[in-house]
Amino acid sequence: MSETDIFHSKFGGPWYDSQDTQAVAARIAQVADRATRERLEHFIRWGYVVLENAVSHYAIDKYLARYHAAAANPNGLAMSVPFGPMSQPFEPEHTLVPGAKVLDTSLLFAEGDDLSFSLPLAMFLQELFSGPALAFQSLHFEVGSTQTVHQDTAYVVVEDQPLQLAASWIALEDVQPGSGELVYFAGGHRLPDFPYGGGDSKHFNFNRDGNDAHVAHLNYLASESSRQGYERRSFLPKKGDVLIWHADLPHGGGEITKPGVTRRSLVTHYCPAGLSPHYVQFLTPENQAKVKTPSGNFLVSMYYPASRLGT
Ligand SMILES: O=C(O)CCC(=O)C(=O)O
Repeated sequence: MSETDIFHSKFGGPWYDSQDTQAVAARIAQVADRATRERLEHFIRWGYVVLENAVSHYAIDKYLARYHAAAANPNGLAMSVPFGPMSQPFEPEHTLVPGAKVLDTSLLFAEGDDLSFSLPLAMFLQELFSGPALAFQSLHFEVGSTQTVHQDTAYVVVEDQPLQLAASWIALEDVQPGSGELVYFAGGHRLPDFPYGGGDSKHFNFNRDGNDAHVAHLNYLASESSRQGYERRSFLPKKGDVLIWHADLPHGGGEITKPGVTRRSLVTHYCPAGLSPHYVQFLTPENQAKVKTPSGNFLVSMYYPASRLGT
């Protein structure tokens, strides 16, 4: 692929977003493992792929034991809740509010590496990014988020290369119908861009763009996905199953029709290790450092210094 590639998005993209289907097919053909080739084809066609049983129950249980120990003694653990600031101190009862996210636990705990970088997941990311990945912004959910269907590129900004982004959604338990399952429009990653900032930006900035533009974006995703025939699907995984979504896949949290049912899950965002989330430049030097993990990939956190990551 070259500088002259035509991408689906006017903001460019990784190799798999090129419209040169022959070059993309040739790149996939270089992958030795057949299952990975098929997964790449699915990801490119539909904007997501499911890796069944990609994280062991043993690894999940170890991570959850660490999570519960930290919940009992939070030591600076950060979370966000829909009614509060982007980050606030961990409060156990807040974790049961739909939309509550405990922040960067999979980066903070050494046990997180076997989840966010489980072998099948890390192998797939390696192909997407043609090298090691940087994990950032992980979100631990105890219950469904009920978050409106959105595209991560509006909020999760990779510096200069907004499409060089993917995320994983790991089921930490068997997901029950009615618990607010993850929902998405299959194939919707190919919707035309909804640019902000007068057309120059892939991401939303409240001060620059205002709330109306944001609401218009969310409405666009729902209406245009159904107008173009992109099916709304929901994810009903077993513990250990993983869904990886494309930067632009419209996705969100479904309705909770069975209140009180947990929906334990972990989201991790990734970009190639050579790139960085936009916010990194505003962190202290200690927080900016990328920490290498045993899997050979990297971590960076907005909330915790490098010395605490992976410990
Ligand atoms: O897990 C969910 O309910 C939705 C998560 C989500 O949309 C996100 O993390 O971007």
